Amino acid sequence: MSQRRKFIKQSLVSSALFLPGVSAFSKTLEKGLQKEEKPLILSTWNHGLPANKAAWDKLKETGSILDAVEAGVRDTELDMENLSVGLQGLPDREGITTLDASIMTGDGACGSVAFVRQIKHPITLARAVMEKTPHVMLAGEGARQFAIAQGFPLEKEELSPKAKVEYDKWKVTSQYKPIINIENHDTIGMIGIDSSGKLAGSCTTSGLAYKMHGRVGDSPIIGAGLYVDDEVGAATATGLGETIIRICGSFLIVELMRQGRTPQEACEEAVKRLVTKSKNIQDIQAGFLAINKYGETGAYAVHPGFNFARATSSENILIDSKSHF
Ligand code: SD4
Repeated sequence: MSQRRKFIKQSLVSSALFLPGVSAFSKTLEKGLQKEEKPLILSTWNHGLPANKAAWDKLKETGSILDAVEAGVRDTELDMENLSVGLQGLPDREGITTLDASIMTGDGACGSVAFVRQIKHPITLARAVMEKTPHVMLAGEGARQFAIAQGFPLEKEELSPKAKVEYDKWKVTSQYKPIINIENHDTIGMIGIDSSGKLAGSCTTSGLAYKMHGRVGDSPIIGAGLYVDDEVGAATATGLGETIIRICGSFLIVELMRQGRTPQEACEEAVKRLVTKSKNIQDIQAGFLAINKYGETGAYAVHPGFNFARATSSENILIDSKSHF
């Protein structure tokens, strides 16, 4: 009997008996694909290696997976080589760098900030929204006012030397043509699980280079750039935010896992959905990472070029993602 048929049959038997706690999701274990690994941290692109290390150190220090995913991406927010995360990221068309970030834990707590200026660590601001306000998301001037009230320093509003050079080059033609990927220094999305099975995730970006002023991508939108549920797993996204938002990418992956897909199958299905719903797919890159509550992982992208860092107690390595094309 094929694994798939066996799985369906077992699911039917389970539901017929109304076994408590046995769901289609828990039956994925019987597909023989699980490689349990906890704690575990995944993050997008090659800057994920140092970010995972920072996260791992924090996990060891405080034992909190939430602290870990915050600390991990804070590392990238300070990386002067990175042109897609933090205040050194490439600006919008007006020459202004605006940041988006979100953070979430598996019990449903979440916070995010969008279209924020002058804040060095938007991920920490997103965490403050989660922990200190009755809201999930603050944007623009209101987010900045909240940051000031919380004692966040406001940074000088000027482009980093590298971003300025790139922006000046771009201004010669001023053509809006997002080039997302390939250079491997994109947005950072990080998801992690601790040894007890608690999950958390974070995502932070300066968004698309030369976007319209006011544009917000998927990264601060809970369910698009990030989604976490301790009952199932976690997912995060990178790439063209518009196309990820359209399919509620990260939420979709978590819900597919809830219905019995492995993290890998769920990522592949989400990319398939995205491919069928997007025009000009040849020009669009997007990639997803997922972990389920057993510590099994998945990754998939539209095009080759997406990679991710995977940290366990024994290693922290960069892996090339498979892709649809
Ligand atoms: C966004 N998803 O703002 C982000 C961008 C990204 O360039 O991943 N990188 O659409």
